[in-house]
Amino acid sequence: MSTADLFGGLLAPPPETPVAPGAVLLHGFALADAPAILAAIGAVTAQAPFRQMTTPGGFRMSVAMSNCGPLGWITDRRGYRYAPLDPDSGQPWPAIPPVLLRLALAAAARADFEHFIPDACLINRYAPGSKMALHQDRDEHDFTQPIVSVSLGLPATFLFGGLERSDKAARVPLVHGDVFVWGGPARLRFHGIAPLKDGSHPATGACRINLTLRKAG
Ligand code: MD6
Ligand code: FE
Repeated sequence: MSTADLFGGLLAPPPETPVAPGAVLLHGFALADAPAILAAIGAVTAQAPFRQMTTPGGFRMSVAMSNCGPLGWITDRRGYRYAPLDPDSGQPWPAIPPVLLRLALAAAARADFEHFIPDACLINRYAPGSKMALHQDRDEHDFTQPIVSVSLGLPATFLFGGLERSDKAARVPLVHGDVFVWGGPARLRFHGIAPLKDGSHPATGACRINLTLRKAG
């Protein structure tokens, strides 16, 4: 009898869900490290404060962002790109906190991506009502490398589409401590986040923090 049968599928949520080929959701994988990661991200965003960036089309994003690592993802009127310096301060982005780097490597390995070498971590902060429109992550150079995505705080609905923008998106609930790893055939799928519902979480208050670690350069 499997563990899931033993617990009737109720007490023990599955430790991982294959969402699509190349995409696996590791339930609660970051739960134990969440307090240390949130403290470290607090130190990062004291150095490189959250800001709402502008899209090339001139829209202000509802999600507030910062970065850590050798490269950081930015957008402005000139386009989307990775940059080694925080444009707000002219300084390098803070380093990726060791506790976060260790977790990301462990999650990638668990999803069979053994040689993940992230050099960028985008930090997204969602307030209630914030959302992320359907997009592809294609500003990185090497699409053989996965993306490791850590969800903290308020729950969200991840919209997981296909390789065409018009493909119907599945709705995947993401909660505090979940780690979503995707690469391989899933790497260029369209995805987004539905408008965040109101609420308060003991770990973060009235927001959701998402950390995506990538190999960008
Ligand atoms: C978010 N995540 O979860 C937004 N992109 O707030 C992403 O856009 C994302 O989770 C690439 C790979 C994993 C992700
Ligand atoms: Fe993305």
